[in-house]
Amino acid sequence: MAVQEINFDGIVGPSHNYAGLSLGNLAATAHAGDTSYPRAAALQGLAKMRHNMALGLTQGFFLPLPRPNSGFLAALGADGSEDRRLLAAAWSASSMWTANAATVSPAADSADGRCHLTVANLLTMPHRSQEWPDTLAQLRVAFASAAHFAVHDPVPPCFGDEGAANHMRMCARHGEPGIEIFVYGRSGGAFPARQHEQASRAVARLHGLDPARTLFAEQNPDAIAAGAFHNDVVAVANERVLFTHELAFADPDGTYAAIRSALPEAEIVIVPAEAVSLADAIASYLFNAQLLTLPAGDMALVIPLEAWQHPRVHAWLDAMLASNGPIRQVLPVDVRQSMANGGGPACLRLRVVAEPDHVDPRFLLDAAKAERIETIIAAYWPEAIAPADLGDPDLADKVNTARDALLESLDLSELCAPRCR
Ligand code: SUG
Repeated sequence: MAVQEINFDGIVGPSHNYAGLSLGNLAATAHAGDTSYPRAAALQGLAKMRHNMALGLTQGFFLPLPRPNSGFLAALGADGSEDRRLLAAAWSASSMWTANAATVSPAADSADGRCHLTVANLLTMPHRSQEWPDTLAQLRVAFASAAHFAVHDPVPPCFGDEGAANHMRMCARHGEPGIEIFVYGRSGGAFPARQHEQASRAVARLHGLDPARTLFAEQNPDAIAAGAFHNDVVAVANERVLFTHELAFADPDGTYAAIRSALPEAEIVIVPAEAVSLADAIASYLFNAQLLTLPAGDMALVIPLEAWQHPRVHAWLDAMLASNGPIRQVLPVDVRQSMANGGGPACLRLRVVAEPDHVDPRFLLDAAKAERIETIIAAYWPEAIAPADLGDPDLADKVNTARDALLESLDLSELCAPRCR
């Protein structure tokens, strides 16, 4: 099988809830305290995976992590009774946003000809900082073939790293050498800048990237201040195309010039603020889209329904489709449960350019497996979680049982939490 882009979506975990833990993520803070619907959330995520598979694309998935994470609370000398935010952190299903799982550099870009993955330390947000050890365990199973993959420990905790959400790759075709663009934040006003420049530079070095084909660009502090806590909320790239808001980068002209000089065939589709303001872009998640190359070679943009239903964004998309641009189709999907926590279609997936045969097949989706996963979700995922439910031992049991059932049905019980081994 040839090298191709494989999207690994995070299966939404059974403890999915709205705790408002992410300062600077406007959707998550606006929905703090709402009742969540984990079963519906996981089924929405699965429907998106099936949607993309039906386009003829290879689809993978990652498992939810063990929650509630009692080890996280124990390490803080807490049991959650005195601090609801710490309790909610231990219950967070945030690993569903696998764009933050790791940064990936395909074999064609690296010095040793292997695909490199560095798990993200996610240290800026406490609830996300607990993800990497279990994510790393999973990456080491999925990408175990040392002849084809190098899976790295996280960058040390002196520098925050948010993984692929702050990284873009452009190339002529997925399997060919490309340029890698690392986007870091320096300042976001009242909101944290999550990606540190030194973390980006460390990942580029660890992956053995060619400095001539590696760019570092600063996020526009105004974009972070407006709610673009990750660069993938205001820009997305695929093969030769960069689709970006005009206010995404601190130095847009310098960034575009560097891209064009490193990749002459680059096409940059810029959405002007006068058509779609930064606020509209962030509210609708227009850019948190999957820009995909379809088997026939055309590009499609998989956007959240919220973007399609936004009048000014819709008008801009109509105009784009009517023009002769490189993006030929716009495909809306319903991931509302994830969206309410600030996670759109692009947050829910990690892109890995590799030969599917080199990946552990247990992490690749097909129609029969999708049905198995659907049955488990329908049978075991809680229907609703209200904020006051967090901490309930019966619910904890239900959440653990749900995950264990999923792992067992996928023959991945080796990734069970200690209690089910
Ligand atoms: O890190 N939300 C996630 C959303 C991540 C989106 N990912 C990308 N843009 N790639 C975050 O802010 C909210 C959880 C809560 O508040 O309960 C949360 O973690």
